[in-house]
Amino acid sequence: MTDRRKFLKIGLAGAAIATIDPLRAGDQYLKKAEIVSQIKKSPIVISTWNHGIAANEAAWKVLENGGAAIDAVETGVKVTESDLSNRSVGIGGMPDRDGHVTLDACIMDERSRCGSVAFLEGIAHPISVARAVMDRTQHVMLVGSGAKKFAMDQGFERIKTPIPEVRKEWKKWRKEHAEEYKRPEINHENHDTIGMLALDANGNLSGACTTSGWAYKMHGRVGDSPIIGAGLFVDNEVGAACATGLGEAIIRIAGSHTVVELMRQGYSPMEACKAAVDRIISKHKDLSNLQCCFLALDKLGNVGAYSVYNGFNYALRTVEHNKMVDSSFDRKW
Ligand code: SD4
Repeated sequence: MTDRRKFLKIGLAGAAIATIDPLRAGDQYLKKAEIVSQIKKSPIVISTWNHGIAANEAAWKVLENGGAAIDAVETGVKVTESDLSNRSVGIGGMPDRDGHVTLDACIMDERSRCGSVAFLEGIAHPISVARAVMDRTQHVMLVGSGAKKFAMDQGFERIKTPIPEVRKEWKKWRKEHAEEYKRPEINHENHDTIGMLALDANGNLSGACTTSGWAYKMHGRVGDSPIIGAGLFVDNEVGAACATGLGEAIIRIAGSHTVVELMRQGYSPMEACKAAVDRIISKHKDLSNLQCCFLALDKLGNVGAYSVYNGFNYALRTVEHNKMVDSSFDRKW
C-alpha cells in the first residue's frame, strides 16, 4: 500500500481528518493516471453479464479503429437492446405489472456530459435517445411521454412492446398473481441490465447503461440504471463505474458515484466496488434477494467488480481477448 493510501485510510478512520486534503489527494491520483494512460494507449471495454461479450465486440470495433469511448459504448449496448431474446434490456424486455415495457438508459462521456431517459415506451434504442438528450438538448434527463415525444420528433425507430412471447408470459404471470399487490421479489435470474465502460486509445473514458428494469415492477417505477451517479458515473480524471442489481439499494448510496469517488481517494476498482457493496450491506437488515453488483474501470485501465452475492460476471475486452470474468462477492446465495 502506498504511503498516500495509508494516509488516506488513517484519515478515513478518523485519526487525521484535519490534515487531509481530498482535492490534493485526487490531484496526485490524476497525475499518476495521466502518466500511465499515456504509456498504455491501449483501449479496453467491459460490460455486465454474458450479453456483454457480443456488446463488447461491437464496441471494440469502434475502439480498435481509434474511435471515441462514447461512440463505442453506445454502439456496444445497442447490440443488447436489439436482442429479442434478452428479457431485461431493450425490445425483448419484460413488462411492468400492468403490461408496459418501460425502458431506462443513460450515457456519460469524458467531458462529464450526460443524457438519460426513463420510463420510455415503444422506442427501440433508449441509449441513443439518451445520447440525443445529451447531444441535442440542454437537459440531462427526459422521462415518460416527454421522452417518447422527443424520440419521435428526432426520428428514432418505434417498436411495439411487449413482443408476443413476452406478452404471453406476462398474461400468465398476471393470472397467477391476480390478487397479489405485494411487490414481486427481484431474484438472481432477473438481473441483466447492461452497463458498459470503455477507455479509448486517447485515454478517454465513457459509459452507458440500459435496461427494461425489474420485471413486473410497479407502473411508473424507475430504477438506478438511468440515474447518473447511481447506475452509471464517469469522471475522466479518475475512472468510471456502473451497477446492476436491485436499483433501489443502488440509488440509496449513489452507488456508481460512490465507487468513482473511492477510486479518486486511491482505492483500486475492486476495492472501491467492495466498499460500495459493504455500504449497501450495512444499510439493509434484510439481505435476502438483495443482489447488487458494481463494475469499475480506472483511468489506468485497471478493472474491478464486486457483488453482494456470487453469480455476477462481466465481459472484458482487451487487445488480447474478450472473456467472461467472475466477480468477487461478499456471500453465497
Ligand atoms: C433496476 N438495476 O431496474 C436495474 C435492474 C438490473 O440487471 O440491474 N437488472 O433496478
